[in-house]
Amino acid sequence: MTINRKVQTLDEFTLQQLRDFPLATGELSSLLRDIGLAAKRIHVEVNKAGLVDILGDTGSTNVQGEEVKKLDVFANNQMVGVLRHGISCAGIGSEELDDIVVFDDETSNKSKYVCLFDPLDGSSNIDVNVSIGTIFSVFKRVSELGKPAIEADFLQAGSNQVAAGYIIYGSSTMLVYATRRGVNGFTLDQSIGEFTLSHPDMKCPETGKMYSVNHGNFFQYEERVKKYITACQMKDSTNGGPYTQRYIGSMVSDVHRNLIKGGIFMYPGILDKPKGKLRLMYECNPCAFIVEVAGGKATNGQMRILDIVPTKLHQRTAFFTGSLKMMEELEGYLDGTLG
Ligand code: AHM
Repeated sequence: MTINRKVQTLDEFTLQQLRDFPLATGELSSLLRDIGLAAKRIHVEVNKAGLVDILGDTGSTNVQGEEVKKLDVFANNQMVGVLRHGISCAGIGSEELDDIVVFDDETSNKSKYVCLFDPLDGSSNIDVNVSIGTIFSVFKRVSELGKPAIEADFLQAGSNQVAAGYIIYGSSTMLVYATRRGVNGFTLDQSIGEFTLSHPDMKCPETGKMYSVNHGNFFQYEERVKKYITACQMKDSTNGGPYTQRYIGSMVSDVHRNLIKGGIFMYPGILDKPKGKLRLMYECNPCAFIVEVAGGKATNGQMRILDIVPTKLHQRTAFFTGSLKMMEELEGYLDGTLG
């Protein structure tokens, strides 16, 4: 068998992008390569999770009041480590940490980017061998270069993201990242230890057959959301239902599947948590950016996720994202024109 296609690694790909844009400084490419390195280290630990004493709880809780698993801590440390020691990031915000970390050294202060991340999304799945992921978001600083980053660099609307991505530790490990120019997916080739371009120029199908939501919360959703979910189960759904229900419990995996096959993911508000569970800055903004660049949509039920101006680092939001036509159908149910 002859393989004609040249295999392009993540590094080669980002360098090629630099060649295409001679004015680019290479900082974003270098930051992505740093994240790729952290991803490979996390991949190794995730894959031996059953073999060593790394599973299970650390006994502490994170700022969200949730149990912190050991792999969460490992993944967080790797992300902070590569970005601190790299030359392209002035500071980070992490779902696992109460406050932003400003690197504040001569090189970092000159960097124009800050990074926000959820080091291990879907962590309740760690102990049961189900896909989990790392999600990240990159903003250009608004503060003066040469000085330490400040909180306002992080508290920007998602529409200001310059890049966003995720890594899925699943049946294979895959890194997907988006800039305004497109979404590209790289699969980790373990034989050479490199992410290689496997899904160039990813586009979210206009419609799909899958909806993802926690049905256990059904009776706590507002009426219009319930109507839409019920419509998903009906034959007369405008996109040719009934849809198939798939809910992994790792948002990044659900969003990834919907990006490839088409579908809609929902984490609506519930009675006692009207803003739902997911965090705007670490989970929703990056996924919304990726899905929009790929041609889909993302809202909180009232407005575009990327237009929300954050007031707090750890704020939560209701989240609906996916294929364009399915999102339009959802919006019809939410504004009362359907159902
Ligand atoms: P986690 O990072 O603590 O695991 O929480 C985020 C996850 C999402 O990945 C997933 O969509 C959601 O929580 C599932 O929550 P629930 O069990 O309430 O449906």
